Amino acid sequence: MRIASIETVVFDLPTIRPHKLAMATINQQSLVLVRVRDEEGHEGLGEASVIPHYGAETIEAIQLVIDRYLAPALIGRDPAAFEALVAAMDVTIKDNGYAKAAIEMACVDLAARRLGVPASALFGAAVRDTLPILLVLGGGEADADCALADEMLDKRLHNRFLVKIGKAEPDSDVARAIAVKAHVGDRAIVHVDVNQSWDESTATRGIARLEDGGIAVVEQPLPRADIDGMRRLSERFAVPIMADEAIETVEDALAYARVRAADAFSIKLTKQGGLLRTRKVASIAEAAGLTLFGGTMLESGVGTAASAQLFSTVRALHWGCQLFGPLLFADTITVEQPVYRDFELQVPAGPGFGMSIDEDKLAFYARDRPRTSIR
Ligand code: MUC
Ligand code: MG
Repeated sequence: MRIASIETVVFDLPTIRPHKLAMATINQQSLVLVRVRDEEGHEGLGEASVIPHYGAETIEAIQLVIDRYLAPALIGRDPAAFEALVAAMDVTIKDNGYAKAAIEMACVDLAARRLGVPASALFGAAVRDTLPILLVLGGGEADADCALADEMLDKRLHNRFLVKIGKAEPDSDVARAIAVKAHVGDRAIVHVDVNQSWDESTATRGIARLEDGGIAVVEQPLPRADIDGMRRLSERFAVPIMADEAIETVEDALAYARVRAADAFSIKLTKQGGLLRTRKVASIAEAAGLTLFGGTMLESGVGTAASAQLFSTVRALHWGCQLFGPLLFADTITVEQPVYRDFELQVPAGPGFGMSIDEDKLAFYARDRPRTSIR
């Protein structure tokens, strides 16, 4: 079977509340949907989502790279030959992991659907049916974050939270995170994510207080290039230091694992450049004795289901996942919705990722007409 067409469409989903990160406040999220079809008309779905200023990617550039370069290189190839597809994309254009991931995702969905199995079956099969689900508190204000945490605990949706810090003055940011932890007490664990905003001396002072305040994990305190600083912080503190922006490629993961510049990695399908590469990064972490967190770029239903399928195969997923994108959006483009219950995300049963498109909703949120590459 061969790939007959690859279609891209950019869409923008509004959020139910402003989501404040160190680098941006998100009121709507931009995503690109990729639809790969084979010669018999079977379809697979992939998705890339971009958090502004998190990395170098933009949604427009991802769509252009797919339409202009990657799609023409893949049409006519076997959609189930994943490693060969990745190799063909790598010789066509360097890097551009989000674009490659979105296409590979759609090919995985297509291949698994044709076999009638969940996508996890192509990656060693699931070791769990549900994933502990963390909520990122992006209110930027302790009272609002505490109120939201209470609501989520009452609804049995989340008992893990992550406070986004790094934008305000470090002392007040640290105090806000500690206030949230003091408020939830033993009812929940609380991470922080600094999104690269501190230098080493600020981090050394801040992490000492966060550790005393009962914070469970400190994510990406230093700029991504500062591997030596991350190593010193990991050696110095008992609280686990997690690398996120720092580990994009499999080679980044190896460099970090080799000198133990982090205790944990946040893995994300697009950041890592696809499911195969995410699996490789996870294997490096597992071999090095590091723990893993199933990260998000705020995907909608398709990317969330794809991520859940892959994360369900990872044994060292000690920190659960943060696949809460669909809960932040005011609407959806999928017919099926991810199910959140009893503090866990249910891994969709498939086939493939188990998601299909609500065409009316997609047309409503699409920025433009779909662009289709055919043979
Ligand atoms: C990050 O740094 O982990 C994921 C969820 C969220 O709110 O921000 C991100 C990016
Ligand atoms: Mg992060």
